Amino acid sequence: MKKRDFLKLTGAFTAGMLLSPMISCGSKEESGDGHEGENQATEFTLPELGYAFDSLAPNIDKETMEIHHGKHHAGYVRKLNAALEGSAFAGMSLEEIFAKVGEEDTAIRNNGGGHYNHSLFWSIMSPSGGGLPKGDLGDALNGTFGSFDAFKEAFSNEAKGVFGSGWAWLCMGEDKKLFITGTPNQDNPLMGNLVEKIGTPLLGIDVWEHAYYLNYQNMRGDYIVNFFNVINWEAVAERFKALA
Ligand code: MN3
Repeated sequence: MKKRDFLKLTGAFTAGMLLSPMISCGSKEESGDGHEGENQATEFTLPELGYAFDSLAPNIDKETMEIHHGKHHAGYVRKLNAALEGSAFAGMSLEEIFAKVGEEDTAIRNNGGGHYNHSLFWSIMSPSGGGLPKGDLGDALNGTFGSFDAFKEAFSNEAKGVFGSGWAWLCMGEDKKLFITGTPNQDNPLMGNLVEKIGTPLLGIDVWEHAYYLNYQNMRGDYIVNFFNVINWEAVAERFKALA
C-alpha cells in the first residue's frame, strides 16, 4: 500500500462497533519500516475464546474447538485482512462493511462474515451455559414465539434446514422485533444487499460440517440439541439489551 493511501485509511478508521459489544476490532502497530508511531495499521485479530478448548465437551469436543478456532477462524481473519488491504472497504468496521458488501465482493463477504460470525459464536457459548434465558430476553422470546420451547423448536428447525454450509440466527430486526433466519456460507443478516430481511444477530449456530463432524458425523440434529447445553444466555441477553 502506498503511504499516502495508508494515512488516508488510518484517518478514516472509526474505532469500535456499536452493535457488537462482544466483538473487538484489534489494532496493531506496524513496525520495521522506520516509521514507528506514524504508521499504525488497523487489522482484525483473532479473539480469545474466553474458556478452554475442552470446556464445552462433551457437547462440543476439544479437537473440533481447536481446529475451528485456530485454523478456520484464524484463516478468515488472515484472508479478511489481506482482502481489505487497498480495497474500498479498508478502515471500515465490520458493520459498515456488511452494509455495503455485495455479491461481487467475494473475499470480503466470505472472510468478513467468517470473522464476525465466529467471534459471535464463541461469545455466546460457555462451559456454564444452557438453561433458560431470563429477564427481558426471556420475556421477548416468550412474547414472540409463544414459549421458550416453541422458540427452541423453530430455531432448531431453521438450523436443521440450512442446506449445505451456513448458519441459523436469532436476530433483532430493524423494527426491534425478534426473528429467526438462516444464511448460506458465511453470510449473515447484517449483509443488507444479500438478505431479504436485515437483522442484528443475537444468537447464531454454525452448521458447517467443520463445526460438528468430528464428534457427530452426519448427525447435525444431535449437535443442535446439545448446542442448547452450552448457550451463554447472559451474553445473548447483553446483546439484546444493547439493541432493545
Ligand atoms: Mn465455522
